[in-house]
Amino acid sequence: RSHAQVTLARSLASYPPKWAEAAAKELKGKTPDKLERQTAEGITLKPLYTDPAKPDDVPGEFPFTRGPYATMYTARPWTIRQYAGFSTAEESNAFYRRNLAMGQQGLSVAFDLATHRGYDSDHPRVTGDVGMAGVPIDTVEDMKVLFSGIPLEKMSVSMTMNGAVLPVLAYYIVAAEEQGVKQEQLQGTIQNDILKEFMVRNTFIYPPTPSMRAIGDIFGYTADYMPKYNSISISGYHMQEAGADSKLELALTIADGLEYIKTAVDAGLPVDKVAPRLSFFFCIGMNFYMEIAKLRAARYVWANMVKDRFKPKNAKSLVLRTHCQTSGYSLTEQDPYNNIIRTTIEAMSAVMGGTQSLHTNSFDEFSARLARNTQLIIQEETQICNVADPWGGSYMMEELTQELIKGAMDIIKEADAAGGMTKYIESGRAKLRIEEAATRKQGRIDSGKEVIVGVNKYRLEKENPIEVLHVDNTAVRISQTKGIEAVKASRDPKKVEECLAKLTESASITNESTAKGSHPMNLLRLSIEAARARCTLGEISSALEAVWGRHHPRGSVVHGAYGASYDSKGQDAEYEQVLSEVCIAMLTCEHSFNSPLCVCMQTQDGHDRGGKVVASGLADLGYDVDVGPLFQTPEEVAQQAIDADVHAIGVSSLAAGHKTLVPALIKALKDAGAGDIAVVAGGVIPPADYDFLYQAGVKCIFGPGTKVTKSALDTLRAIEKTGRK
Ligand code: 3CP
Repeated sequence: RSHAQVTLARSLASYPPKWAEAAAKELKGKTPDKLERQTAEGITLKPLYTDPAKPDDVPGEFPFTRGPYATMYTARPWTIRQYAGFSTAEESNAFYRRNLAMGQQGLSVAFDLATHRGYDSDHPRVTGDVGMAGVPIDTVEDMKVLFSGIPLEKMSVSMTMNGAVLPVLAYYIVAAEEQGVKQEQLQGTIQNDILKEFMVRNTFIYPPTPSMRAIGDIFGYTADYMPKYNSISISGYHMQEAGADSKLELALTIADGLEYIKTAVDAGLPVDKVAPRLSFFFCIGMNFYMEIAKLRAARYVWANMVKDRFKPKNAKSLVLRTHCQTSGYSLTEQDPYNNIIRTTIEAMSAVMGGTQSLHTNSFDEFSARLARNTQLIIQEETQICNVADPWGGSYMMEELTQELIKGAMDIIKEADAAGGMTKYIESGRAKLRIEEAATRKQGRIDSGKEVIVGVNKYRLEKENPIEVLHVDNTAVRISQTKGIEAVKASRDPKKVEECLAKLTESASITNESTAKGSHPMNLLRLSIEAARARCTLGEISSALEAVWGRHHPRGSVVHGAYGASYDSKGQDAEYEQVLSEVCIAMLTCEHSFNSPLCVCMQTQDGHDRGGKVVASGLADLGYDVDVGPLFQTPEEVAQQAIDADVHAIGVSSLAAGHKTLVPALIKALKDAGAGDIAVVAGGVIPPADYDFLYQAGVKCIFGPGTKVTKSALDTLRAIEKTGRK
């Protein structure tokens, strides 16, 4: 026998044969014993540890509980992929290039809220949103600038885009084409997960049914022409950020994934064409063991359910590959350096759970370096990468994994019974489950049952101010508007009109599937043509909106979940006191029962967890609360508040638009003769901006970590001072 055969045989003998063979394949012929490492103590660290009684319980084999690849990080670590994008395409491009030079391995683009919601930067609805929380992209020219000097045939790029997914993906393809890169060479991921938008993230444009049709067309096109591209990132991340616990996040994400395969199959696409390129995205919070178990359970549930329901022939259709991001929700404004420690612990959890790609959070440029280095240190200093699924076989971890599998299956059954995820979401039940969990969690934190160091325990006497990046939103909008004008002046208007008319025509097709990439009316195919003709993002979105319309959800509050957390002795007193003060005030003729407090979310920001949780808490504390619709302009909010005859408006701001939008709201109220409605603000507002807002007329500001009981009392005092009857 040849030397190679002898070493392979030796390797096969010391590891389960199935695994050793799969590992050798991944290692392109190298034998797995090459992955063994000698430690400083003279101990051999093996790439895999197994139970001899369970030779099939190995990574890279069905049901993939122990990992999607046989060798896992022992052969290739996860991708360090930091999510970023801000102000302009030029500045974001420079930032990406700096980070790639410093060890980042993949890109992940954050778009601004105007782009997410399908508006050009010069649209009057998005005055406060342009360049905030991400980069604005109005035309393919912006996309070309974003990736200038970055070779798209080599770089894997993830784009967090769901609402305006058609123009954004089309611009990416055309930007690459004009860089000389063919679409079949493109690698990366588009988020494209609209179902979770309706439950939590809210950056949708169209109603669920046409949105799902667009996804089918993207699946078909990418399967035909972009074999290395992941056509979706099915995301639980935002569910946990919105308050879901790990079991709920796991279950609803898998149920979404099953719904996407069903959509593809119903649209005539073979399961094995689509499923291998589906990818996932989970949030990793502070519940260390549970989060590891969640990733293990997710792979098991996915593999089994896809196998049972869709009977694929290609084993790759069963594999769940995932990106993870450490939790933003777990981070605190108070004592913020603690966030670096939290992020490190969460990153360890993601890695031990076997993620394929990871983002670690940070709060400024300096800590962005620390966040990236957190991952590099885990990869290169700790020896953590040298063993695949190190928790496999732990009594505790295996039991937690089984518990999560069982719990998630129960929730998936509930969604099935409702007729699948689209129907479950349309019924409002999925969103409500998450909102209930979020409100319960807030109650547990406010009542001290759940400890957050530096917030509800060990709080600092005095916080040091932190510098935050300030984006000159007006300057960005002016420069984007000039860009749009230049593109419009140089293009062929007839061609533009034709492309847009085709999109509108395709949007109205209901009697046949256009999902196949070769179908002349495939929506991504038509969007690519529109991108080449220099149609703007707003124009492409409007061409579809003309038929599909815009989706307008209605807000509601959860009753009882917040109050239920206040049952422990000693904490009841505070809750009862606030409740009775609010109720007495409501009962006096000065503040009648019919005068609600309006909680509203302005701008195109869809992160409504905070606003909803506070609204639900206030409702339990005796307030009559009216939750306004999302995405309102300041003038619309003022009008709704006046129509509902409110005493106070609570504005939630997370996307840094507060300096533009809150003063505009106060002005609109004054102009309409309702200057005595108290405006209070909450969300993420840097303390350095507090004075600016107080001077603009804001009565109270409730930063992160404020107990709802405190917001309730302070708002009551503010209402009393206005003297509004
Ligand atoms: C990997 N490979 C291996 C091994 N590991 N080969 C041999 N042995 C191994 N051990 C191969 C793979 O087969 C693959 O090649 C290649 O290496 C890359 O590996 P990968 O696992 O596919 O990793 P990556 O390219 O990084 O892709 C990871 C996934 C992708 C699949 C998860 O979808 C992804 O990058 N997602 C990121 C999503 C994201 O960044 N989202 C940001 C959301 P082949 O491809 O040839 O098989 S930010 C949202 C923030 C909140 C908000 O919404 O506002």
